[in-house]
Amino acid sequence: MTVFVTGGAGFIGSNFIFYMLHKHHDYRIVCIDSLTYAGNLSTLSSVMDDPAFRFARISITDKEGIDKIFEEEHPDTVVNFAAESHVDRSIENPSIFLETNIIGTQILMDACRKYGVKRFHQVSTDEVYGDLPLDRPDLFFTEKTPLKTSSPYSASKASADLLVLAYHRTYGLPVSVSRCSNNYGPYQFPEKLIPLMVINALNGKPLPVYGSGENVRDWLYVEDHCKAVDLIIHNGEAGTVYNVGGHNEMRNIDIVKTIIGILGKDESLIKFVEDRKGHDRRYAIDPAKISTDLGWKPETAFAEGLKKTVQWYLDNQIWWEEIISGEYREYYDKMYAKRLV
Ligand code: NAD
Ligand code: TDX
Repeated sequence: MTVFVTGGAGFIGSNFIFYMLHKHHDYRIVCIDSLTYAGNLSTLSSVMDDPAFRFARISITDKEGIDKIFEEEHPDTVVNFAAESHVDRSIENPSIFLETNIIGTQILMDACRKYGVKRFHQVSTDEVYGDLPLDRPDLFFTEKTPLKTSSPYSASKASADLLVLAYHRTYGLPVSVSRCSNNYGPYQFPEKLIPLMVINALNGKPLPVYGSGENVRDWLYVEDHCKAVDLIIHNGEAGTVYNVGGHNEMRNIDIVKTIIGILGKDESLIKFVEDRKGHDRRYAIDPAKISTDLGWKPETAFAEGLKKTVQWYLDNQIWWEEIISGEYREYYDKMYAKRLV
């Protein structure tokens, strides 16, 4: 069995590759990644010499390159993690989000049709459902919740989802879609909330909390997401969407305070800054379908997962120092220059 993992040099894709190589000893895993600012080959260094693994630097928007690797490897399954994934960047520059997240998905699916791939799995997000009010804790996103996006990022992911389901209906491509809540864990790029706060706190820098910090996200340890995707590609029904989330809602401000507590730092580092445009208030997933149909349940409790994650950033300083000393520096200065005056 050969599995293509696109975006495997990023946060969730790399964790998925480690999970799959560990779990399925007889599988061949091919990582396709163009290594954008968010892709990091050093993340994959522990598996580079594994004979069951191959890395190919190709963009999912490069039709010839994609056709060539399908021709060479004849994958059984394709799992598409490759995407532009950061909401703030999509607000600054939407074009690349449409290019990668929509057109890239189409190019991959065309190759899947051409080469008779048995399962195309699209890794999507709970953000396609928009947001929920803060004062209605009884409301959750189910697979039937209408799509209603807020940012160019989420609009591009929702567009890709529609295209994936259209390829199933029109061409009979055996697809599946997972819509997961916010992930956290090792190898997350430090532009995202949790690693950004950990690293800033370690460096004694201000912790920029958008707006009042009351926005709520539903957090899932990355390995639990990987397990869900593995279950779906093996046992999930073709043409089906599965929501993935662990009923773990937290306000941003409470996450930041917990991180400060774990690191033994001072809350005076917190700085409330200008809010994100169109900032979604609350995400909350109802995972009933995947738990009933496929027996999935999250295994890592948030308190334990967050401690493990903070420890990982403490133990892997070289990994993130290399990132923040490079191009990301310019991004950080630009995005937070106005916010952190
Ligand atoms: P990430 O930004 O850490 O990694 C994205 C990876 O995709 C990088 O390695 C990058 O180099 C690669 N990539 C980007 N454009 C590419 C292209 N044109 N061709 C090939 N590779 C390309 O993202 P992540 O947080 O790991 O997210 C992975 C997927 O999961 C995304 O599709 C995202 O929408 C989805 N998702 C993320 C979360 C989350 O909390 N991070 C939650 C739900 C869903
Ligand atoms: O500096 C910050 N300060 C802050 O208050 C940053 C970077 C974020 N925030 C807030 C914004 C959000 O309410 O924290 C929350 C989480 O922000 P992000 O880490 O940027 O994640 P989010 O916007 O929720 O999107 C994430 O989850 C869904 C991923 O980046 C997406 O790829 C995924 O689809």
